[in-house]
Parts: sequence; C-alpha cells; structure tokens
Amino acid sequence: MSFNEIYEALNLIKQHNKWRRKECINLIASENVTSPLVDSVYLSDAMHRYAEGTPFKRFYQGTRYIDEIEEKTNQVLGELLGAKYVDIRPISGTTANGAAFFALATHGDKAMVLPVFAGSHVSHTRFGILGALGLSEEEMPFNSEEMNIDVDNAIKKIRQIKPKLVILGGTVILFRHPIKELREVTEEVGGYILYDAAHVLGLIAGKQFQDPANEGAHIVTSSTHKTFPGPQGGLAFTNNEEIYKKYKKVIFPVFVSNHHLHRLAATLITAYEMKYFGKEYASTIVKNAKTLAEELHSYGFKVLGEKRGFTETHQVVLNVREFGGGTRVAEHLEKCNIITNKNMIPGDTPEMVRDPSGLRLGVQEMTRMGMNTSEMKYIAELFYSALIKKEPIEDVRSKVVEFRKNFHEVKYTFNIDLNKFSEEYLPIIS
Ligand code: DSN
Repeated sequence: MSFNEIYEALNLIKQHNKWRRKECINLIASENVTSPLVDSVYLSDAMHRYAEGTPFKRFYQGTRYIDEIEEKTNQVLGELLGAKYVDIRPISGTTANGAAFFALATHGDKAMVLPVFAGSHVSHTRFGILGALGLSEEEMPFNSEEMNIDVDNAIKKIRQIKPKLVILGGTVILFRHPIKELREVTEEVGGYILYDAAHVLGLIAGKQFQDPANEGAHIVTSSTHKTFPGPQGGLAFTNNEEIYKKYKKVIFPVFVSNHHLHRLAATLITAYEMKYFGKEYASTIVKNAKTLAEELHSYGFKVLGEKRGFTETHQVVLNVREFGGGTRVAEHLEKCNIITNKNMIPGDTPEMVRDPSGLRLGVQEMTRMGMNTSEMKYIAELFYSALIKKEPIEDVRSKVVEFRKNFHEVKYTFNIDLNKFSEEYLPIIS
C-alpha cells in the first residue's frame, strides 16, 4: 500500500489554501470566506444526514436538532432580510432560481431579463434553467451610461409583452434596481418581480442597499456566500404567503431532495455574525468599492458607471479593451496573484463571451480580511503597476504576497478562543 496518492491529493488542496488564502488579492465578486467559527461548525455529523421536508415534518427520523437549527436559521435570516418567509433549502442560487421560475411560471411564458452584459446570471437565460423550463427570454431595456435599467422603456415593454416574470438583480449590479417603479405594471399584466440578490445579500442584511422584499419584489432568490459571507448555498424569501406556499411545494421534491444539512448551522452562525457586525461590514464594503473605483479612475482606467459615482455595491467594473481585453488582463493579473474575472460589458456582442472587454472586481472578501480604504488605494496602485506601468510580473507578485501577509485574519466575527470553545461545543466527529 502506498500513501503517495493521498499525499498528492492533500498537497494539491494545501497548495490551493496557501495560494488563495495567504498570497493572493482575491477580487472575484461572487466569493467570500467564512470565519474560523463557521468553518468549525461546518464540519459536523450533519453532513452525513438526510432531512427531506420541512422542520418537524420530515420523511426521516433522527432530525430533532436539525429541525431546530433549520427553523432558527430561517427565522434569523428573516429578521435580517425583512422577510416573513425564508426557505434555506435551495443548495445554490441557481437552484433557488429554478424553483422560483417553476413555482411562478409555466412552459411558454415570457421572462424579461437583463442582457448578459448588464448582469443576468446564466440561470436567467435560455442557456440555463430558465430555458430548460421552457420560458422565453425577453431583453430588459438597459441604459449603459447609467448602468441601470431603462425604466420608461421597461414599463412600455412589460405592457407590450406581458411577461410572467420580471427578473431584477443579478451578477453585475452597481446601483439599486427599480423594483418600486416596475411593481405596478408587472402586477397589471399578471406577472411577478423576482429579484436575484445573490451578489448583494450581505449589503441588504447590513442595511446598506435596497430592501427588495419590502420594495415590491414578489420573491427574492440568492446564494449565501458572496457579500453575505456564509458557506456556499442558496435561499429564497418573500413577504407573500401565497408565493411562499407555491415555492415550498416546488423546492422539495422538484429541486432538492436533501439540502446539505452541514451548511445550515454554519449559515445560522454567519447570520449571527451579520446581525452583530453586518452594518459595519457592509458599509465598509461599499466605501471600499467606491474608493477602489475612484482610484482606478484617477490612474486612467475606464471605470463603468462614472455618471452615477461608479458604484453603490461591492463591485467595480472596468473596460480593459485597451489592455487586450478581459481574458488577457484577468490572466495577466492572475500571474501577479490578483484574482479577478473577465466579464461582458455594454457594447460587447454575444460572440465576445470568451473574450469580453470587461473585468469585474468585488471587494467583499478583502474587506472581510480587514482591508480599508488605504488598502484599496494600494490595490489600485498595483493595477497601475501591472497594467499601465507594465512592471515585471514577478515584481508585482512579490508586492502582492508581501502586502497580503498583513491580512490573514477574518474580521467581522465573534472574538472566541476556538481551542477552548471547541472542547466544549465542537466535539465534531471522532
Ligand atoms: N457566476 C457567479 C458569479 O460570478 O456571479 C454566480 O453564480
């Protein structure tokens, strides 16, 4: 017997951990890190169990603690998100969307969705679950200068095509979407507003962004691991009992059977972190994003959304065509240990999906690691060094690794001595 295969596997993940957690500036707008406390809770016996159904009404025995955890998770999330009904069972944002589409629309119905360059998620498109369910995709009018929905034309189009779903939110969201403005006309044509809050959930929980469930969205779907810094997962929420009932019937048994139970307690602890630290965390994220955008702009980068002050969220979007396009720039930055992703932006055609002009940045993870506005200024300087000054890759990478050494600890969490805590509370699985 040889342990080489085991060592090889362990080594790969060890290298990943060291690189992404200790040596990189992570600016992927859809990621975040959980706290050590949440990490500890995540690794529990719950990962081995089943609990189909809803709390206290299961198809399996042995769930008495899971029931309490799930009920509490929905309750605390509901308090944070201003929602009467929360369902934590979707295992991802895509699953949450699929269930909502299926609950509220049927094959042949129309859905009005943002163009991909304006932030629609793949699940909102004909290539994803929306198309798989037989819904047709109708393009939402978008004002590229404002980097937001063109409200007047959206109202006209809703009246004209009568969509069953009007999908707001999504993967590029710099400014508040016009939920209130589109609610009346959507109801007039018998449709529903679905707001995909995946990117901005933490900003909503921290009360630093729009409040979709109370501004008029019929249902809000989300993942739980972007600006909301929980384990990977999904959820849906609403203040409408009828819609909740429809959703509940669909999420199980159509879209999940078991809902990955180890993430529930970890999400609950994250919800408590957001209850106590969310306001400060979310306001720092927004301040940091704005600073990064302004600094990049002052170095000469083309930052989108200038007319409206660049951003109100965790995101900054750049047009990097002059540096060779999104693919080339993202790959170059990766060699410098700056992790970003290429993105379509207004003006890009569908054929440009593999080499779009844009780069999307998000500051939520680096904010969670304790960075503030002065660090954002330094990150902008590193972009300048890498892309405008064209410093050698190794020089920029060394600066990044050195800089990151000061930011290894997750902030906005409880100050608990995990060694003492774990003896009593976390006897995990031994
Ligand atoms: N595709 C992800 C994003 O990066 O926004 C969300 O699933």
